[in-house]
Formats: sequence, structure tokens, C-alpha cells
Amino acid sequence: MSELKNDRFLRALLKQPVDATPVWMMRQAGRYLPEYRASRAKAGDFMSLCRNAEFACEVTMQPLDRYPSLDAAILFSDILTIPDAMGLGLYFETGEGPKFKKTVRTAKDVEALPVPDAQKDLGYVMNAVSTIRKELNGRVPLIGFSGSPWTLATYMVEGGSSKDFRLAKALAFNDPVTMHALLDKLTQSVISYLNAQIKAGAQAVQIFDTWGGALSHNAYREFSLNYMQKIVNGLIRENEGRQVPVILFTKNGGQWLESMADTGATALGLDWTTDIAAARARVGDKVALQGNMDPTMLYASPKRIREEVATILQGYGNGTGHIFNLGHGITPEVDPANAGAFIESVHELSAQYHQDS
Ligand code: 1CP
Repeated sequence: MSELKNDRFLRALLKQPVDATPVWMMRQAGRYLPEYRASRAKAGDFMSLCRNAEFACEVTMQPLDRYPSLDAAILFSDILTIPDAMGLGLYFETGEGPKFKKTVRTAKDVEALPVPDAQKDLGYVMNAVSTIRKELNGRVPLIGFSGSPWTLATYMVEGGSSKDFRLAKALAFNDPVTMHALLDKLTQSVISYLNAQIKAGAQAVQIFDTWGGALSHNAYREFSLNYMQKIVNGLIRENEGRQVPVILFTKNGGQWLESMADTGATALGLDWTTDIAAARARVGDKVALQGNMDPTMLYASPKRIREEVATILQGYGNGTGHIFNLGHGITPEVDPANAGAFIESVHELSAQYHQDS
């Protein structure tokens, strides 16, 4: 395995000194890039991009080629590959979100679900990981990822995206035994899937709990955090002679940072509703922090973006342990030049916070 040429991202996660704050963007490969739209048109549809290692590698590299300052690559795939491998039949209709041919709403439905074999059923993802690692050739680390069990369960019960999670929450509240059985299967699936990604070459992993923040204080612990804890406990934490950091991201989870830090995760992702200075004071001795510019700030001018980057850097303050990111994924309407201004600002303005390193 090749040596890493740029290991700022991994160093900041482990709170080792860095010369500047590392930066990447959630959803950095995606529709805001014309080159992504061209690859997607060539592949035919979104899942064909994911299933073909050459295409997945090509789109993973696109943001890195356009923005050579990015400090990490993220595997091009989707969180919904697991439910798809469980037989639900994932598909995308143009202009709409993900949909499933089959849903999971009863005890019988849950019983019938297999735990996918990461190599056999999701081998195309592992091929993508190893292909991307080769292509990166040590340029920056590669992030693997998965959805959290709760977030995956919402899509499986609803049959797609949802605004209020009516069916998923009704199942959790009316028939918690069935919801827990589903979350258990998903937890086993996520552990073997992420460990397979790590063995294939993922150098850090992120768990996207996009919809954990839709739960009440108690329900979050019961239906989401509890299972993310099991995942953290089950992951390979060292590979290729390096630690493999684990990043937990619960969108709208700012009030639960202490409990999230207690899981033993390496870092927490913050959305933009949390003040990063306050977050550091609360949990900064236990975990690194990733975030947290409002992604819609990328609709503002480069000058305004730069001011916001400065404010967030100042909020975190001196020293390592911060990975700059957006508070959620970059959106399709963003001007790619503004994303470039964002990335450059982070490196330019952050060096002053790392002078003792
Ligand atoms: O080309 C297209 O039209 C498809 C758009 C798209 C893309 C680019 C989807 C469908 N998925 C992806 C890639 C993707 N999804 C990545 C790639 C790596 C990267 O560059 O960051 C990642 C990490 C994801 C993760 C993902 N998918 C999440 C968690 C992160 C988040 O944004 O909250 C979720 C919730 C999904 C489901 C999903 N897949 C696709 C869409 C449009 C959605 C969201 C639907 C919804 O809002 O419910």
C-alpha cells in the first residue's frame, strides 16, 4: 500500500498536529458538477454509476481533479445499497428521490429480510473501493460510509423519502419489537458492510444518520444511537498499520453530542445549527469535530463564503481536531466556482490556527 501524500484529514481526526485545517464536502461528487452529469448520462442511471467500479472511480475523482486542495475522497455510492442488497429493489425516477419496489412494514416482512453478504451481494462496492484506492495512489485518504440503521429503516418502511416519517415512526411506536428486529438486522448488515469497505481500503468511515434528528430525545437513544453504538463496537479500528477513524453524523443531533461522543466514535459531524465553539467546549476533549457551514452559504458570494469560513475557524479556535465541511450535502444548484472559493478559504485562513504545531 502506498504512503499517504496528504494525511491532514486523518491527522486532524486523531488530533495530531496539522499545518492547516483539512476540508472535504459531503456529497462532493454530484449534480452541481457538469462532469458528474456527463458521467451519469453516459452510465444511463445513478445505480449504474454505483455498480460499475470504473464509473464510481471516475466520479469520485472528479471533485479532486477540479479542486486539488480537497483533503479527502469519499467513495461514490449510496446509503441505500444495503436495503437494495436485502432485495427491496432500489430505483430512481428522474427528478425524484430514491424509491423501493418492496417495503418493510410487518414482522413477517422483517423476518423475510436477509442480512446481505458484503462480498457476495455488495461486492461491486468493494470493487469500487479498491479501484479508487489504486487511482488515488496515496494522494488523499478514502472515506467509506454507510447509513445508520434508523436512517435506512425510514426509507425501507416508507418505500422512499419522507417528510414526516409517518409510517416508520408509527411502526416504532406501535410495534417496537418489529422495529427493533429490523434495526438489529440492519446493524449486523452495516457492521459487515463497513468492515468489508475497510478491508478493501477505506481509511476512515462515516455513518450518516440523516434522519436521527427527527426523533424525540428518548426515541433517538432507543432507535438510533443504541444501534450506532453497536456499530462503533463492531468495527475494525486498525488497518494497514493505521487507526481507522469513525465519524458519526446525526443531522439535527446537536443536543446529543455528549452521548454521541460516549460511543467511542473518533469524530462527530455537526450540522450548521450547532455553534462549533460550544460543541468543542462540550465534547472536544473526547472527539474531533467535522463541519459545519450551512450548505446554502454556497449560494452567497465568494467574499461572503470566506467571511463565514473565517467565523467558523475562529469559533473552533486554535489547534487540531477540526475537519472543515458543510453541515450537510452540497446541493445541485451551487456554482462550482463557489465551492472552490470555500475550499481555498479554509486552507488560507486556517494556517494561523496551527502555528504551534
Ligand atoms: O445523480 C443523481 O441524481 C443521484 C443523486 C445522488 C447522489 C449524487 C444520490 C441519490 N446519491 C448520491 C451519492 C451519495 N449519497 C453519496 C456520494 C459520495 C459523496 O460525494 O458524498 C453519499 C455519501 C450519499 C449518502 C446518502 N444518500 C444519504 C446520507 C447523506 C445525506 O445527504 O443526508 C442519504 C440520505 C441518501 C439517500 C439518497 N440518495 C440519493 C438521494 C437524492 C438521496 C436523498 C433523498 C432524501 O432526501 O430522502
